[in-house]
Amino acid sequence: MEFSLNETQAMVQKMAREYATRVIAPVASAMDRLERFPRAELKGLAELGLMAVNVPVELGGAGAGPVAYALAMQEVARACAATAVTMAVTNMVGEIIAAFGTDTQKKKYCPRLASGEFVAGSFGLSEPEAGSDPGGMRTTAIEDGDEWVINGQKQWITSGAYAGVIVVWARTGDREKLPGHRGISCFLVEAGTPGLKIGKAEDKMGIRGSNTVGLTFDDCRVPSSALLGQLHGGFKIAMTALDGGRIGVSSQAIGIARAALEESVQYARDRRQFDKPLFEFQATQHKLADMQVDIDASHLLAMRAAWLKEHGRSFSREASMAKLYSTEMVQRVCNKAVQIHGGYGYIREFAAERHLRDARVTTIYEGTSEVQRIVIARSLLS
Ligand code: COS
Repeated sequence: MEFSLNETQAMVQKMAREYATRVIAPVASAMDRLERFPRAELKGLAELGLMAVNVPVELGGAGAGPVAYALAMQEVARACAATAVTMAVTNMVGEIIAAFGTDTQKKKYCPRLASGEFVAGSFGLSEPEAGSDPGGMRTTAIEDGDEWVINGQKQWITSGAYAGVIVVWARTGDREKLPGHRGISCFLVEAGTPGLKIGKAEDKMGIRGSNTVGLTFDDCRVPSSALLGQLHGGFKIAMTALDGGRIGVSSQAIGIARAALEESVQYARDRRQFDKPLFEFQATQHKLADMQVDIDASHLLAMRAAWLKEHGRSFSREASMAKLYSTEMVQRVCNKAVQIHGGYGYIREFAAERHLRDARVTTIYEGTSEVQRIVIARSLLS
């Protein structure tokens, strides 16, 4: 069993840490307060190859693999969870197109996502009435000559207002004949396509630098060539992409938790009560030790899932396990971090409260904890 990183993985991790620490971390708090989208920071990440870590080199990506991607996500999330989620979804979109696109689609979109020419990509699956159950979606795409006409609504779309291209799922089959997950197809919709309306940005609890909008499709016409993958084969594309996305969110949670732990250790050293540093109290030490173990357990789960993906093995259950454990873990860790900081954990002067707010969404997006348990439990029966 090999626990060390290869040269590429170590290099990506180092590069991501250096950039995230030097450029992103210093502005993370202001980004949160001002709800500023990290446009410049994303450009910097693209220049380092981090917006398409697992996209093949011939398509403009870094071709560094899922383990390197997970490590890079951890580093960026340690600096700023909002930047990390934007990076994650763009990576996901590049990977979907690289995996399922035609040659023309790959050549058209992957290099632009990787280079930062498109500041972001978006994943348009969820709807107001279809979150955990995407098979219940109502958005339709009807064929009309050599075009598809899309009508419907999407919700919780990360980077929707900034994306150059949005992967959109819509029902292409008759609801009666092809119910649920059957009869769903996937389309690539470019920004500015007539009939695509971007809703107002959601006012979120955390990851406030990221952009989250609803999308309305009102007779939005895209060419036949916008179909991604097989007709009616969209649900499997979504599930495959989400498996990978769950490693990304797990890594995001680990990055946030690391920041919370490191800042707690520093605070426990600096803060004195009863004539000694907090660190010398066993109650503090126990909290810090539990945080460290929890983070490491999550990291091992995430690395295993990424390793399986890298080696072309089945990793759906392991990705769900990593996502479930890490995102529940980050709640515990961030809560402890606030507790260690005492009153200072409750004000904006310290980052502990931001980490707690940023962490909260991770048990919800890319499949709730409840959905992960469904995936894990079903795998026990198969
Ligand atoms: N990879 C590839 N295919 C998969 C898959 C996976 N991980 N999981 C399921 N499928 C396939 C199944 O094999 C099945 O195909 P067949 O009809 O050919 O047998 C099909 O997809 C439907 O699978 P299933 O019956 O399990 O689908 P369900 O509707 O019961 O949904 C869950 C299963 C709940 C796991 C799924 O809907 C899900 O992940 N929901 C959460 C969605 C989500 O994460 N949304 C957040 C979006 S980002 S904010």
